[in-house]
Amino acid sequence: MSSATRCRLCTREALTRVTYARMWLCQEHYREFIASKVERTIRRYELLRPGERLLVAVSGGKDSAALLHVMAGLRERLGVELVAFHIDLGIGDYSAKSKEAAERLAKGLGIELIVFDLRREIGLGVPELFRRLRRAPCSVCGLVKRYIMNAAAVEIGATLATAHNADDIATYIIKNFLIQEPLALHKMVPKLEGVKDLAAAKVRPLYEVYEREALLYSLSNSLPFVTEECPLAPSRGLDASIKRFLENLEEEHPGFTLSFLRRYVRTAGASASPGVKGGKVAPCRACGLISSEGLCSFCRVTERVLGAPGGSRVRDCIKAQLQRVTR
Ligand code: Q46
Ligand code: ZN
Ligand code: ZN
Repeated sequence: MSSATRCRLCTREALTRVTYARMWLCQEHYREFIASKVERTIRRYELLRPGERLLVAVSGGKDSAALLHVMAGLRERLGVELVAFHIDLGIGDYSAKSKEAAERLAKGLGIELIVFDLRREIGLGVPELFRRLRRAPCSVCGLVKRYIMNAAAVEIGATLATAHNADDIATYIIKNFLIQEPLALHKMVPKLEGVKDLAAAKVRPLYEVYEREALLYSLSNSLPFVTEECPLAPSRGLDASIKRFLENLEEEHPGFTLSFLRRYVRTAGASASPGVKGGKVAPCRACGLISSEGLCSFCRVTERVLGAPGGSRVRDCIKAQLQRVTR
């Protein structure tokens, strides 16, 4: 007789123990557990409405693989249309593998994937951009990604879904509290409202899914994703220290991160307006997307390295690529 631990909900062998829910689950019930957690988040915080188009940002990593897979299973129930979107950041082998994983994932799920190739479209990848700007790689990369994803979602009138998991979000909240960035601190809610023609609404369906849960979900469903770290990721950042701190807390107090996030939402609300620094929102005078005044940050940094604001060029290229989706 086998001594394997059994699933709490059926007789199959358990895949994992969900510590904070005090139950062992088999692969199939684990998949259902994660999917129903995501669906509950979407319904509880009113992230999506039937008939909406959802642009899912797919990086090639485990979190966005899990997100796209879960959303593919929920799309009919929720009545949403899915389009996947990947940005090739031009970070050598890492980007090549990420793109390949994103393509295999979308193909396997039968979801249309749009790929934006940064180097092909503006002549520079993230490595050249951050060197020329003399800024930290992730700050430049984050700015570029946010701009391009927003531009794509605005173009097709979609809500943008990103795969930030519970650990990422709790880490940003704690970090922004520690460095006293009150504006950013209030934006780590499940939904950011859109502003017509300037900014797409943004949702975080994995708000209550732990990083390790997304990893196990992707592994147990054999989803393609890159396992190596981005070579430009900082080895000793504040984020990493906060994540370690949260992991320790979680070990001694299972479920701590989730109750922390729920308390945060009770105080901050389930959604926030997108506002840029200073609170004022106006169209960028070069590209027409969200800005506080004058040029948006993307047009400002690309003007420094390319000699002219790059937003309109990016928007034209996205428009050409997305024509087949909007038809
Ligand atoms: S891809 Fe870009 Fe990340 Fe690499 S440069 Fe930093 S932000 S670490 S998710
Ligand atoms: Zn089971
Ligand atoms: Zn602009």
